[in-house]
Amino acid sequence: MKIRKFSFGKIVDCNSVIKDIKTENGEIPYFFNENGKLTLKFKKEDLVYGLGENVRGINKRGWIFESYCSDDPNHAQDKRSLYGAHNFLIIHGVDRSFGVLIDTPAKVKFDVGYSNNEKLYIDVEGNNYDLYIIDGDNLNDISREFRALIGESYVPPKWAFGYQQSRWSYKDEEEVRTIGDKFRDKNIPIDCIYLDIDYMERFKNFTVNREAFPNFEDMVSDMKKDGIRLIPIIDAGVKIEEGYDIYEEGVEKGYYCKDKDGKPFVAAVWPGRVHFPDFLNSEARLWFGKKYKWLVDKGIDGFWNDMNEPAIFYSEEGLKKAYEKVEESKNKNLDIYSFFALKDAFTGLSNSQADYNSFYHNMDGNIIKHNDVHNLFGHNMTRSAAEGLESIDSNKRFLLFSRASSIGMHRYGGIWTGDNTSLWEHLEMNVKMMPNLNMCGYLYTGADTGGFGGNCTEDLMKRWFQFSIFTPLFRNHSAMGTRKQEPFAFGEETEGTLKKFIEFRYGFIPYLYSEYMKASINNELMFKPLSFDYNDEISRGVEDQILLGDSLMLAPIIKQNAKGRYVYLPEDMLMVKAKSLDEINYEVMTKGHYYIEADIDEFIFFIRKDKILILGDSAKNVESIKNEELDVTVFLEDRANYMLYDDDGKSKEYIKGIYNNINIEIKNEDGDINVNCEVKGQTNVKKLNITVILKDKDNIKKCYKF
Ligand code: MIG
Repeated sequence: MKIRKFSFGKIVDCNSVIKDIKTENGEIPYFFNENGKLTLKFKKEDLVYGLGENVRGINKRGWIFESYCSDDPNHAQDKRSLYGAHNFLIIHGVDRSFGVLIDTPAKVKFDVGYSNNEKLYIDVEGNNYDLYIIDGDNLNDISREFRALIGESYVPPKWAFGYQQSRWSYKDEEEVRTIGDKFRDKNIPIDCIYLDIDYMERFKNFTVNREAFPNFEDMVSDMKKDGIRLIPIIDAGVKIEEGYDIYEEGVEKGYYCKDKDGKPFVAAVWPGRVHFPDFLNSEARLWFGKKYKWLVDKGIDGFWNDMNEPAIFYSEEGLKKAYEKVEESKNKNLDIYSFFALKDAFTGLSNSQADYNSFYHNMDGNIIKHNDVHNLFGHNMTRSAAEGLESIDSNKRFLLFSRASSIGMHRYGGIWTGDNTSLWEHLEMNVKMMPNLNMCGYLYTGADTGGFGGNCTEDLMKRWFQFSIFTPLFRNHSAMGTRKQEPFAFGEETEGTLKKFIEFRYGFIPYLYSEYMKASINNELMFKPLSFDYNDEISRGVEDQILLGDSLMLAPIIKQNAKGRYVYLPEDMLMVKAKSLDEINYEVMTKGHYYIEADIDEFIFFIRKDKILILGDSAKNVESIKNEELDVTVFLEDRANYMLYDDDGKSKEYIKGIYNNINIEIKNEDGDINVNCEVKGQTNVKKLNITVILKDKDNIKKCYKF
């Protein structure tokens, strides 16, 4: 048996996606009990992967993490929690590797060699959980087993792989249209523009501010005709306002989380006072999910769910206590203790434990304190949306991603990694997070390119674009009040460079989409640490290079003013140095260490030995890409294979087997290069332009016509 499950009186079973397997009573392998904590003795060489959305390295050893969905915009290295709660780890040793899933909706502490550098302590609040131990022959196998346990990852529409522009402060119709027009006038490809909270009427979900957006429906349809989709935000809190139908309906039907007296719990977020829909209640979840129809009927095809940790600015009770503190402090000599107590009464108002302990869910008859199921809230908000959208059009793929999440939500939507800052460190964190997010099931993911908070510099923007070219979600988003970050916000030279990078991204979509779909269907990783495929000592320690899909290794430049970087090649590879789709250089490199120069306007990545890169065309948006001819580049020693997957990009017909594959096989038979292609299904591709690159020999050009 590869997966073993042990149960410790889990109070609620609310993760609908984890497959039901038999519980065992025997001894738990690998772990022992130390002071009530699940404990593992590390071996010196053990690496620890997983924990999804988190600070620090790809290898998590040496720090302490807490799974507790948190709205904290300061993603510094000393943090223990971000927005997601991803309780899955892989311990990778020399003689044994295995995966660990802690299935619980409550807080979990993962002390990964922090208190004692030789030990891993796992401490589950309330001690109610299911523990899964996943064995496998190798890391890829363990990861695949785990993903099969939690189910197939969400699949977005293909247009969601295009470039996306966002900024919190696009305040009215004219501004949104102008942004779109600028992209079109300047011929910069784009697929989506985001509508942040300003499109709503006083921050009420499923309303439109008609003063700022008088012709919302026309705007949506005009822009969609031009290939630009508008993606509105939905917040977790429902504004308390007489006459607001959703508020009133929810109260009447009892669909909100309750306080200890059984009244709808009052918190405050954007609109001021709100109620939280009880997403853990199946009726309430269905009710809220169906509300998305109001926007779908206006031509909307995608959404982002925000503030669903849930973020709480303040609660009535918290505010009351803070005011009391003010009263009590008036006319007093405030010394160090009383002054800070007064200050903390306000600074500690948001996202407080006291508040998370003061409201309740009705899980279909079972009344449960929020804190015990905290990590399921955002998860179930996104489930609500996904199920609602499914009920609106069951064959259509909608774009959907969330800020908060936990293990299992990956079936319903993607995630973006929240309010990062325009810092080089956060670009680095973006790179390191990708493999761990993938391990936890999140394939449709990416960071706010350029950084959300703070002011982005031109060089950081360029380097960040160079990485985001490769991430499924490529969205440039920034906060109100910060320096503008659109590709044309910085001046002509930078605009030209960013445009070329976006065009490169569009050319990269055949490979990216193919790898995405195969990863989702086969429970594989798109992004992996090198050690998944290379078992040498050095690869095990590489933290700033990652594999992407079947063929590529990425080595992004993530340091300010660096004119290049050190790269480790675990085997012979083909270096790709690119400035744009038309300015690409290839160079064969043998296994080893290098310093590779790459100016700010160029980026590097590598094609692995006997592997294939596919590049297509750019276009103004994904749906207008023609791709009748594709460029195939192979770094060949013996034999290379690639299966290029494609489908209609918008329906769920692929589940029924309606997709197409081009199987490309290129062989070196004693210097004779032979190409074989097989097509399954209907493809628009008419011709492959093949470049075969061999070590120590001249390149060979081939062409394959269908
Ligand atoms: O407290 O809607 O993470 O992307 O722009 C800020 C405004 C609320 C947080 C999201 C961010 C979004 C912002 N929201």
